Amino acid sequence: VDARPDSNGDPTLTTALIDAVGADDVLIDADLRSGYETDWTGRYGGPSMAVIRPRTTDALAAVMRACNDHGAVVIPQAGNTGLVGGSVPPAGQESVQDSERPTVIVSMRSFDDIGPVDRDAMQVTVGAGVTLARWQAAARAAGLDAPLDFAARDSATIGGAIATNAGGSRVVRFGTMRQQVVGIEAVLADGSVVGSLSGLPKETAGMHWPSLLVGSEGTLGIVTRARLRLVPRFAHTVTAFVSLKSIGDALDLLRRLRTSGAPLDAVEVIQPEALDLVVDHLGRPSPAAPPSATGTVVIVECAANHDPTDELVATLADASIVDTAIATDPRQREAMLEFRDRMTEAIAAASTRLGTPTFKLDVAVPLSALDDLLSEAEQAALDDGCRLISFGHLAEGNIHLNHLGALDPDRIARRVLGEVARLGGTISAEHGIGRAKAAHLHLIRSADDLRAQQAIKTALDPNAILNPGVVIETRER
Ligand code: FAD
Ligand code: LAC
Ligand code: ZN
Repeated sequence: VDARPDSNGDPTLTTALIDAVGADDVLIDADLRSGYETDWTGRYGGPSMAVIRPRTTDALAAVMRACNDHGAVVIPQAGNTGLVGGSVPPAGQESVQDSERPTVIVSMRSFDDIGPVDRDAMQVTVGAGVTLARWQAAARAAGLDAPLDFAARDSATIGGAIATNAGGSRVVRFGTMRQQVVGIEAVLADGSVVGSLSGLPKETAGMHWPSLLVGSEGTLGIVTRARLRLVPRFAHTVTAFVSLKSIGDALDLLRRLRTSGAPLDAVEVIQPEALDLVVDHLGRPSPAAPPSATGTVVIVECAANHDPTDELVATLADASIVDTAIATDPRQREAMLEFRDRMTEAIAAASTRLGTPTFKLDVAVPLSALDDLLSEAEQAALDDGCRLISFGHLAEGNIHLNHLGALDPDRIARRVLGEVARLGGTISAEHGIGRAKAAHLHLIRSADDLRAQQAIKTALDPNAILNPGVVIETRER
């Protein structure tokens, strides 16, 4: 990462940015910028001219006008926990044209206000920089809950979750972030402010900004605030850690759980190699007998206002299972969930030991194709000579494939993503396309589709200032 203070410098732009947000919130010093210029995985990152920290929508609009006038590239960033390189500038050589333009990172962390919880509507309006954990805490203080949860909850923000259409463990019950956004406010590339925070459950009045902006990964506008759905806070949650003989048995269990009507809150999957890694990382034995090399682990959560333990146990009793551990006490549950929650942390620690960032792919396939996908990924890892750590969200057929110490990541990506497309799956289930997979988007989107997406992008951002090269590859201008 090139962190020279003068890289891409532009004095008139700097003055305009200082006018917009004040000198304290224009970080030019290399030491102050550096934490924003590399992503969570350490795989992606590049130099910026400055990090800008707007605190109000008006200030952000002024920043966007200044950048648009100067043709400066804007990288929206918040928690910087994204895993596909969309929250940081590209590395210098990857984007010669863009490195000729000044690049600023716009940090949205200061948009951290939380409005009052509307219990009747079961909604709350929050700033884009509010973390998932603070959204959850605000909901819980009002006797409700947030419908989304995942391990990066203390850093990942609402704006980031909207931009990536984040998922996590509760999608089986409540859907992805797309289903939670009932209103949005955003600033476009030219400084226009669009959207509505009224949160009306029914409205058909022209373009629906949440539909357009959720999943747009900072390429169409910067989200400032959102009106979000809340869900009931359940009195009882039970967690089961289930060891099984095969993916086939795991899918049979999933089918039984779904048809039983049990109040499912999560159905997660951990492959044996991944379980070994996290067991070593935590320094604690697996809660249930570990599966064989061809087996798998499924973690099931049920939550309700009555105790759902008996329902869950009855369903498990009918399934073909090697071993099960059940936790109902919050402390025991938390300890059990750590085997799933701390997987990405365990992988990061292993990457540090190896001295090379892990190559991550987040994919989903129809459940009937899960076995084929896992076999292909395993074969690709074998051929490369690297270690495959796979886990994910079983109910959505969403697997995170982590290639530890991969020698030829591009080859693995071409092979695995090609197979995913052939199996009728998606090359990104919840992390986004980012810079990591822009070159592969054509596998699942037709040329017509990509042209139409580019046309929408150009209409809203004619100077291509917002995250160029993210989602859609940067072309010659
Ligand atoms: P950033 O990383 O800052 O940005 C992500 C993308 O959003 C970038 O393209 C950025 O330009 C854009 N962006 C950020 N803020 C805005 C804004 N206000 N307006 C417009 N664009 C914006 N993801 C899941 O979906 N499910 C998981 O289970 C999950 N688990 C994770 C566990 C760990 C340990 C880690 C490190 C990550 C995990 N992630 C998961 C990925 C990540 O946390 C999510 O993608 C999250 O939504 C990113 O939020 P963020 O605030 O960190 O965004
Ligand atoms: C998870 C992240 C990596 O599911 O998406 O843990
Ligand atoms: Zn995930």
